[in-house]
Amino acid sequence: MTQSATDQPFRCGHVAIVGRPNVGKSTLLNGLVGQALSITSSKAQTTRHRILGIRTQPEGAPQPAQLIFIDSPGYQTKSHQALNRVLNKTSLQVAAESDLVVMVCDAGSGWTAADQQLLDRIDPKLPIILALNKADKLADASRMMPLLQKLGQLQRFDEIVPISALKGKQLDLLAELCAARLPPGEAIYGPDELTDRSERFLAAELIRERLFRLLGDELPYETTVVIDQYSEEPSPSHAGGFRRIAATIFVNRESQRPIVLGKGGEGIKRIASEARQAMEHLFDAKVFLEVFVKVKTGWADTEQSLKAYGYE
Ligand SMILES: Nc1nc2c(ncn2[C@@H]2O[C@H](COP(=O)(O)OP(=O)(O)OP(=O)(O)O)[C@@H](O)[C@H]2O)c(=O)[nH]1
Ligand SMILES: [Mg+2]
Repeated sequence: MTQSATDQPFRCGHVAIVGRPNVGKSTLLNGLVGQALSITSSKAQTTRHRILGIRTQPEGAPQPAQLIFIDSPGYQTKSHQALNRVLNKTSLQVAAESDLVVMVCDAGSGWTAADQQLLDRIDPKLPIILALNKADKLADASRMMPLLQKLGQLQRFDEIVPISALKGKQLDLLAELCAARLPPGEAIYGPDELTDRSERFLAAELIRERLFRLLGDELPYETTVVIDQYSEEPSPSHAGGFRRIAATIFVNRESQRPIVLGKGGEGIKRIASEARQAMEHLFDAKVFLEVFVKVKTGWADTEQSLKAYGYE
């Protein structure tokens, strides 16, 4: 086993990031990895897939380690539709397959019944670090004291850390606390690898992110994205090459199509243009993107149909 200068053995393991919808899990994954791998928005249940993000702390670091974080869909207790059932299942599976759980909750809303329900469904043998996120929103940090006390009394958490995923506060500390709890072992991924997800998958996600950010309150939940064509070519102007991508946004009803297209096609133009820019940034490549909108009634109605659209 490789030893570091500080004589700490190299550690490696899987860290699940779980929590209620919208508490900042994906923002946290991105902050820990240093790249916007997992899409985020102010709407609940933006994340629909497990997203792996790798943070490698090399030999010579205080705790050399490879932390394999897995972002998960928000665990919710309100809706029982097929898609929500699938998302909850993914969330619990991610926790079950990990060495350690980071449970994220919102410092502003405190500990809720829904947080407790999720906690009750995590294997009692798994260590859990509670990340009390959005600490930046509290005008006065002392307001967190009663909450910290209450969480301590639950006697379930190995650590409780106030953080701000958005502002990058205390994320290094959180990573250190996680690394210390991982089993000794060699790295699974290369030192520069950030995710196991393909660019093709990430491209679909970046389009979905625009839908969550640009469309109204209800419509994003009625949409999904499929990549129809994806190819890579060398580019004389870009070291990272050129990607040609064609994608389809599926909506649930005919009446939703003109809303996504927007007046004179302005809506879809903006979605495609912003998604393309995000792809060029993430892939470090030139991207040509075409996006179509089609109607597929009932795509989210059954678990079987969801599978066909890439949901586990
Ligand atoms: N003020 C503040 N806002 C945050 C922080 N972390 C996340 N947010 C915001 O909270 C919203 C939800 O963030 P996400 O990272 O998408 O939350 P999530 O838990 O992944 O949500 P789901 O995937 O829907 O379950 C976004 O608008 C974020 O910008 C934080 O530390 N402080
Ligand atoms: Mg998310």
